[in-house]
Amino acid sequence: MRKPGILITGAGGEIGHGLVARLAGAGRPIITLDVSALDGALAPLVSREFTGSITDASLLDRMLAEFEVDRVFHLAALLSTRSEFAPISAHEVNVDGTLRMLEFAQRQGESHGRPVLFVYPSSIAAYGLPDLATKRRAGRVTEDEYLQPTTMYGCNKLYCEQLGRYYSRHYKQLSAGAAPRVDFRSVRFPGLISAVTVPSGGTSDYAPEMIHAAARGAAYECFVRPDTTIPLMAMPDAIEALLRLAEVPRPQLQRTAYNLAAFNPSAGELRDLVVGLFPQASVAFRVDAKRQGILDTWPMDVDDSAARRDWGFAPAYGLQRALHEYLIPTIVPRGRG
Ligand code: AKB
Repeated sequence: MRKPGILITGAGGEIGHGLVARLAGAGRPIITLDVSALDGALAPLVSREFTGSITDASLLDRMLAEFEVDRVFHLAALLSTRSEFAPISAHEVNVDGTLRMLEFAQRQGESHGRPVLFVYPSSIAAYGLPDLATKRRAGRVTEDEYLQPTTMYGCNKLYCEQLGRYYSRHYKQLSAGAAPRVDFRSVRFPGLISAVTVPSGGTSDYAPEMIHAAARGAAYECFVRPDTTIPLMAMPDAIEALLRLAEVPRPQLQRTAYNLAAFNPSAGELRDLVVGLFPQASVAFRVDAKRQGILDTWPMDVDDSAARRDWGFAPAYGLQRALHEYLIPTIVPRGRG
């Protein structure tokens, strides 16, 4: 008899931390797959931890033989900045790895006869606005506009949304007896800000880095211009969105990938807020022209009305609440050790 479970890939990452903590104790065994061992706080929360790569076919075969999985949260990815330094590795992890996980889900579904829910975080990196004037003019971008990403990571995310749609609807459409067994659902996350982890390898990292540095009383050099504006979101809302999307009856979902929005201060506004809260903090702007160039192609804001309409998405945290009720009360005591 195989053991039942929910699989979380990339469980040791920023979203994984929040998701494992949130799902632990909810009654369903959690299985994780990450290239690194889980940290001491997370490991006791999961039933079984696999350390390895999502591209390792024999590891996935072992997992298939041992576990009956009916839900996959596929979080493992190389983020946008890191991916630009290693585009081939990025493609291997972000695309080949996702393809293997979709195939894993399909085979799981075939083995137990039920569709396997596959929840996938895509990103605002899927967008690519051609220049700053267009970005400012475009305002809240809908899911079908400006889909010309300029980063490897953005290309990977956009393509994997399509792969997910293929596995959900058209898998082996010419083979007799083959049927899709994957129920793929995806959100395009804004830049995420967690109180418990600091991201690495992303291009939206300036926002969480600035907040964490200020709360620790450390000086921060922000790598973007003060006018830089992209959508941002507090981690609890991101976790809530993944869980809510997973619960929606399939017929309600009219899209494969949904925008999510919460708040979108400019980097300068964020600096003024954190320096107001932590007067000992100092934030200087020292622009990295290349990373800035990537951020200038991401939208200032996104239109999330489809997610609100189809599955009742509604973020609990605006910027003020995120700072005062989530980020500062969590970061400050941790910083004091
Ligand atoms: C990144 O900056 O790469 C990510 C993202 C916006 O998907 N945080």
